[in-house]
Amino acid sequence: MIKGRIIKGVGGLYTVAVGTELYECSARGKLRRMKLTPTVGDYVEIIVSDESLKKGSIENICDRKNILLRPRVANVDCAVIQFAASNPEINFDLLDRFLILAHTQAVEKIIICINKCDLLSDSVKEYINRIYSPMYELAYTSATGGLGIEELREKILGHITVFAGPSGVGKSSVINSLIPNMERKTGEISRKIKRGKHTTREVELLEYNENTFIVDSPGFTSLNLDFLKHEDLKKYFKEFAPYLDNCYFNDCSHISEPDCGLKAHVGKEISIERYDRFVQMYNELKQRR
Ligand SMILES: Nc1nc2c(ncn2[C@@H]2O[C@H](COP(=O)(O)OP(=O)(O)O)[C@@H](O)[C@H]2O)c(=O)[nH]1
Ligand SMILES: [Mg+2]
Ligand SMILES: [Zn+2]
Repeated sequence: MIKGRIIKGVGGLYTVAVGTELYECSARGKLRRMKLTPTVGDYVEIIVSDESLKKGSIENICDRKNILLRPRVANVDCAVIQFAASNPEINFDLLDRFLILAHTQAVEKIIICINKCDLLSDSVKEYINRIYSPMYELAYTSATGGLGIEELREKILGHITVFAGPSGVGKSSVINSLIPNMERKTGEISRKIKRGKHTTREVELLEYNENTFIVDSPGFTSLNLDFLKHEDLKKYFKEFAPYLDNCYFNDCSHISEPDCGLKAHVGKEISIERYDRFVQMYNELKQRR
């Protein structure tokens, strides 16, 4: 058996990348019986049935680190949360929700990318740097101007990266700049796997090199975090971590209790803006219960 990674799945047929080779594989019946659905991003073991036709079958699916649901991809270890400097304006509540979502999925590396930097004002840049640079890697890019693309590519080398953000911020444009020959590459792949109708819901790992892949995602204009318990929300505000256990009450919600060790740091290590968005989300989640 040889090991590979599923980069595409259409109608029960999977494209498995093994080094630079691609194999068209079906899934063994035993996987179905075990209710294991091969998923894009999965590391799998395959048996090649025909080397010249590049056909094989998936025998085993290796344990997943995580699985995202929209888009459905396994083993994503990097997220680029992308917004535009302008047009559309940055919605910081939505930005924080994307960050929370990435943390709940245990995505190890998170990068905030501000695209359309040809339209970036000093005040927006200062705001983002002040609030987010202590916690997250930032990338300022202009896909149309070719700015910051090299630097962003450096950051995602060796990772499976999902791009998330609202539509119209230039996600597809940035990805196209990151993988210049993508048109050709995806063309080859689609020719190899003679598939039926193309649907935009299809998930595909776009390959930069053997161990660097990108997943585009549809634009989200809102993100529902209702699956979260309000009392768990604080775990996903990264900068809160050092201050969660310094309160008078053991079960302090850090909202309105006296002697709150977290609130003592608001306006210092914790920005007022992030804390306010935390309180608002907390109250919303609590009401939904
Ligand atoms: N001014 C400017 N426009 C850009 C930039 N990148 C993308 N765009 C434009 O933004 C629009 C949306 O781009 P697209 O890649 O489809 O965004 P997506 O919906 O996030 O995938 C297109 O008209 C692009 O030409 C940029 O860096 N600067
Ligand atoms: Mg797009
Ligand atoms: Zn507290």
